[in-house]
Amino acid sequence: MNAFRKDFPVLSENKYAYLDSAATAQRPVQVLKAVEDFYRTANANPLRGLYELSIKATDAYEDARARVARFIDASSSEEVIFTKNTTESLNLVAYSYGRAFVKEGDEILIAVSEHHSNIIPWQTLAKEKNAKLVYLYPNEKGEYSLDEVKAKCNSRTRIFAMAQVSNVLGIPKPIKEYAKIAHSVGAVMVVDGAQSTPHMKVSVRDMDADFFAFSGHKLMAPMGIGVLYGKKELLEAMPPFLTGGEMIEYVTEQSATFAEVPHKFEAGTVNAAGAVGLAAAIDYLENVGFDFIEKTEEKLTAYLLDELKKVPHITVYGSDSYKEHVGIVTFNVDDCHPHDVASILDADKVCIRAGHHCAQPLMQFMKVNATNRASLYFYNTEEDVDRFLTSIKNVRKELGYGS
Ligand code: C6P
Repeated sequence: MNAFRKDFPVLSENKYAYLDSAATAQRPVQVLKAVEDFYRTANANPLRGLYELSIKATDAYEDARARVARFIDASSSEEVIFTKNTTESLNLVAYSYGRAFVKEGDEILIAVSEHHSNIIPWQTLAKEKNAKLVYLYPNEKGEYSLDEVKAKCNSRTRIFAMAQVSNVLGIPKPIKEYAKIAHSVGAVMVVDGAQSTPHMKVSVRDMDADFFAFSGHKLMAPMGIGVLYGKKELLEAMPPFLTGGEMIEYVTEQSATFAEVPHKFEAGTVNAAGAVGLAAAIDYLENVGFDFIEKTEEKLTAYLLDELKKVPHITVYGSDSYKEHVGIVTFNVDDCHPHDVASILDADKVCIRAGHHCAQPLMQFMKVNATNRASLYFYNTEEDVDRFLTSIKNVRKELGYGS
C-alpha cells in the first residue's frame, strides 16, 4: 500500500479508484489544515490593515509567494503573480502583454494539441489585432519536431505559446529548445505548465520561459489559486490586466498610477488562504519527492498500458513508451461512446474523464469526437488500476456487444 494514501481523505477508505488527477488532484490533510489554520489564526484582509492580525495575513500571503518562487526556480518573488488558475494566467498574458505588444500582421504560434485555455485567448487577441494564429502539428509520435518549429517561428512571430505536457496525450515537450528558437526571432515563450508542474521539477530559469502558468488545484492545493510567472522586465513593461483596489499607487478623479509588480496584477482582495494552501501543497509535494512521483507514475502507467493493450477493441492514443505519458492514458473502446464508458466505470466507483478534454482542435486533428482518459498520480495503486481494468473489460458486454 502506498504510504501517502492515508493522508488523502477521499482515498483513505478505498471507496473510489480515482483516475482523474489530470482534471484535479486530491488534497492531503496537511493542505486542508494549513487553510483552516490560516482562517483560525491569521484571518484579516491582507495587504491593507496596519494591525497585527492583518500583518499576519499579509506575511502568510507573501511567504507563500516566496515558496512558489523557490519551487519554480524564479529569480525573485516579484516574478510570481497569484491568479485564479492557469486559464486566468494565460488570459492575463494575452490581455496585457498581447494587447500592448502584438500588432497587425504579427504572428502567434501555438500547437494544435493545446487546451482551450491556451487557444481562445490567442484567437481573441489575433482577431482584435488582425494578427495571424499559426498552428504546429505533431508527427505520428505526437512530437513537434524542431524543424517544424523552426519553419513556423519567424521574424513576424511575437508569441510562441505551448503546454509543457498535453492534457490528452501526456507527451512532455522540449520547452528549453523551443524557447531558444522563439528568442532567436525575438518572440516571447509562454508555457502552460498545468499538467507538468504536479509531476516534474520545473525551473523557469533553466527552460528560459518568459511566462509560465499553472493551477494550484492540480498539485493538491485548493481550487481557485493559480500562478503566473513572468520575467520582471516584461511584467514591468506591461499594463495592468484587472483594475481596482490594491493594484494602485495613487488615484485622482481622472487618472491613476499603478503599484509595482507583482501587486499591479492582483486587483481586489486576494485569495490568501488559497496561497497558503498552495505553499502547503508544495511542501507536501517536495516531501514526497519528484523521484518517487516519477517512478510510481511510470510503474503504474506501464502496467496500465500493457494490460489495456491486451483488451480487445481498445485504441490507445499517444506515445508507445510509458515514459512519455506523464500519467495520462487516453483511449477509446470500439463502438462505445466515451460518456457511456465513463458511466459504466462510475457504477464501479472508477473515476475517469470522458469528452473532448477542452482540446477540440486536437480531437479534430485526431479525427475523433471524444475520448476517455485515465490519469494517475503518485497516490494511486496497482489495485486502482486493477479495478479500472476489470471494469473496462465489461464495457462492451454492458452495452450489448458479444465480445
Ligand atoms: N485541464 C483536464 O481535465 P484551469 O481550469 O484553469 O485550472 O486549467 C486549464 C488547463 C490549461 N492547460 C492545460 C494543459 C490543462 O490541462 C488545463 C486543465 C483539465 O484536462 C480540466 S479541462
